[in-house]
Amino acid sequence: MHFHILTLFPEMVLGGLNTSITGRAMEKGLISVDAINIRDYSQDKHRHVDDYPYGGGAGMVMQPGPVCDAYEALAARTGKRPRVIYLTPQGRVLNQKIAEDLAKEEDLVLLCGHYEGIDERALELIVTDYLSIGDYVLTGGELPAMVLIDCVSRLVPGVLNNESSAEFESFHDNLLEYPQYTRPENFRGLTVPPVLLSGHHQKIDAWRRERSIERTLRRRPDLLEDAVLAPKEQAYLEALREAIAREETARPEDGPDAGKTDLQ
Ligand code: 4FN
Repeated sequence: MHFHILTLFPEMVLGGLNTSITGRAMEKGLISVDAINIRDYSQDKHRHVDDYPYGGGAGMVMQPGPVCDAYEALAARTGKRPRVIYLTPQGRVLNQKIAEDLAKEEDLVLLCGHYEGIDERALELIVTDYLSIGDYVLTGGELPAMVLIDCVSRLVPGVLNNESSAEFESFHDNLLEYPQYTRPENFRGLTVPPVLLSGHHQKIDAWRRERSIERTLRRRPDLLEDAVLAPKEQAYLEALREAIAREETARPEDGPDAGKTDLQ
């Protein structure tokens, strides 16, 4: 998989991706990342790439010429016209399913905005996908591009070792991870759940699966909409839902001691 990042800050993206799993994937030749400096395609003698917005208003807008020229030069150089993903808060929010779809491509172009964004005409001409990494204000699209590269690279065959790739094969059926413990067995009086020390692998798997379901229900119930559960697990989930509903309604203020405080 070849990632091509169109950015005004190439040094920012390249630094972060040389380390860890993406760094090793690059060494192994499984992925490549090149950063194309949009400023190199400025026609201006001062190398300007931004200008004031028509209609007025705060800030600057990235001009369409350098952005389109940077893409056209890449297309001419590679003989391909790969998908162009504009990282923008206006896009669909990235998730594992979208990442799986992107991982099928041979090349991906990631377009990073700065200032108030990019002239709409450049977007009309070259962008195929609008993606966001979440709802908060950022300074530019570079960090989102790095997030996307990290996430998609892991899905490229050979990037993960066999152990971890078998593990995510199912993407955990859209469930959160169960709690993890390592040595020591007793940390400041807090012990490890005994089942994990039992050596009984079937029981351990069952316990972990239940904790995953419980965690997802309590912390990210939205994920359960797409969760893959066996009929027994579905029943466990329903029982948990009812138990939690009882927890939430069983308040002292509803009982016979209504209105009394603990001090009375
Ligand atoms: N951000 C919001 C509303 C309006 C503007 C922004 C904002 C960087 C070029 C875009 C932000 C967040 C997730 C790219 C945010 C992302 C960006 C992203 C991003 C400079 C213009 C800008 C309602 C979301 C808070 C700045 C909401 N994923 N504008 O951040 O590029 O990819």
